[in-house]
Amino acid sequence: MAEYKRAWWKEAVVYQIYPRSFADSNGDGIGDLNGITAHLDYLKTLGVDAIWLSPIYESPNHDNGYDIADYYAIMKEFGTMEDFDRLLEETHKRGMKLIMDLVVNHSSNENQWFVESRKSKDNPYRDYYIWKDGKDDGPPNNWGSCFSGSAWEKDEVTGQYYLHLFVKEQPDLNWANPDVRNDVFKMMTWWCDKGIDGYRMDVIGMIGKENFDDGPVAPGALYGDFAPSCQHTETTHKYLREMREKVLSKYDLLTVGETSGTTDNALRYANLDESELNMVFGFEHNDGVNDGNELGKWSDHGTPLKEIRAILNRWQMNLQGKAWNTVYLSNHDQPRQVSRYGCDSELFRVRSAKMLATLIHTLWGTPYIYQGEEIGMTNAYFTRLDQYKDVEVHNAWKQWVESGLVDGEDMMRYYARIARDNARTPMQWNREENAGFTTGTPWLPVTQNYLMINAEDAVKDPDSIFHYYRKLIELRHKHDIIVYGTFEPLLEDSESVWAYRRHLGDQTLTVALNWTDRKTECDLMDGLEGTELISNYPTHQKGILQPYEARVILS
Ligand code: TEU
Ligand code: CA
Repeated sequence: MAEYKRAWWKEAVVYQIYPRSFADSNGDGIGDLNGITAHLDYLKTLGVDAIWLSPIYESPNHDNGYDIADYYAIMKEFGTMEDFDRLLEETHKRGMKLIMDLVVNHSSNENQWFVESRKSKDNPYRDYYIWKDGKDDGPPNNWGSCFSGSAWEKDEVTGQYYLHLFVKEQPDLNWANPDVRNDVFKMMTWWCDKGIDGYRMDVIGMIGKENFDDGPVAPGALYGDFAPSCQHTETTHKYLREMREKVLSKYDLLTVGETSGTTDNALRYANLDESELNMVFGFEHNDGVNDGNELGKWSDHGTPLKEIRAILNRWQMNLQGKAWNTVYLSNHDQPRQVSRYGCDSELFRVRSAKMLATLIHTLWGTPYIYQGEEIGMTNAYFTRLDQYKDVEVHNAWKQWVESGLVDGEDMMRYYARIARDNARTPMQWNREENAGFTTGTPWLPVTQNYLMINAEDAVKDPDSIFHYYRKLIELRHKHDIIVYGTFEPLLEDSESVWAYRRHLGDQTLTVALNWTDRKTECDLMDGLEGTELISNYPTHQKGILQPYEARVILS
């Protein structure tokens, strides 16, 4: 049986805030730090242990803060450093931790380092970024950017190209340069000394570029894949061990890498020996469910239980006893989980949201809740292109629709299912105008179901999704088996039920989830002796799981 050393970050439930959309305190339509501070008691009531803030640093916002112009300053739209210090203090006062986003694979093109770097080939900051000569009148190699187009941009000042694996306003930092690493480590130390409690590390599996060879071109794809040269390289592991030694090991931090990759990759990043990071976010369950054509995620047409269950069960089995795990379905890059994996119709929204919550909190690993998930917020279902603000959407439109490769109506349908803005609409606080998010004009439209779905009503209703989350979090705090128990998959061939057991000492936790909107035969829970810790139905039927029914029994 696996034995785990206790750690606060193993026992914690983390709540992700997307600051731009959480709460606006000054009426400019943009969420801000004071808005977050004003809602800390709400998070305390929910019971979460830690808050992860998506980037709040100074940024021109080409990618909503994932393009950082000044790592030591707060984005003006979000407030001041005094506001941040107060937020940190108030968070700590309530016994919660604060996790920062660390975006250091790339910076903004407005970062002082890049401003200098562009100036000339012999500028002292030239090697802070990755500059190359073009090849045959084109870019240095065939790599495509994650957000469409070539990953290289020609800069007229010196005639050389710089690398940007994301948009061209996000030039990749050159980690091979020890000065870059030292400057990043210095900055990380500065925030740790302020008292922050951890880092979520953006695309950290891409920092070690091993070579600049052309990448393989998938059938129908327009560009080559940079992954073989840039993803999960030995060089990346070397940099992370250096980061561990010079910064992370000196503090008691939660560190979570956004790495994508396989369980083999995760075993190295998140090994229990803690030589690199505490844990990583896998992408397979969210990414692996498209049909693999050249449109990638834009062609996602549904998420069969069998596929996502096989992937997440595999992560449980392959990592347990060897590495620490994370569990999440949603974040700011994914559509809303109730719309994607559950059912957001009036009939089943609450039940299916609770079923998904049960999964996240009873699998093995640190659970991550994304803002609004705890009240069952749904996709935005925008119908017009101009309602979207995300650069990924507009770039993909140019690459696929304007070029005539994909039909515009099809693309709008994909966006309605998958686009990131689905999860970025303003938090729905109450029944007031703009769902109480702002007194001004929200930067992204509020989803028009806020009269039905909002935090104020949810907190008042003891049967709400919110209180179901609160109870799940409480159960995790109370029962070690939910945090540290080993995982055993059950009914792996079932077409409708996701079931598993957890074991610790002489205790067993049995979980059964009906992933469908139909009654399904299942006698797993019949006659089980023990205590029902939680369920989304007040009564049960013998031999049956009701639509989206979730049951958890401790024996
Ligand atoms: O996302 C990393 C990433 O790989 C994305 O391409 C992700 O797959 C995509 O957003 C899905 O549509 C991180 C951040 O979470 C994301 O918000 C940033 O845009 C990106 O890095 C660049 O910093
Ligand atoms: Ca504001």
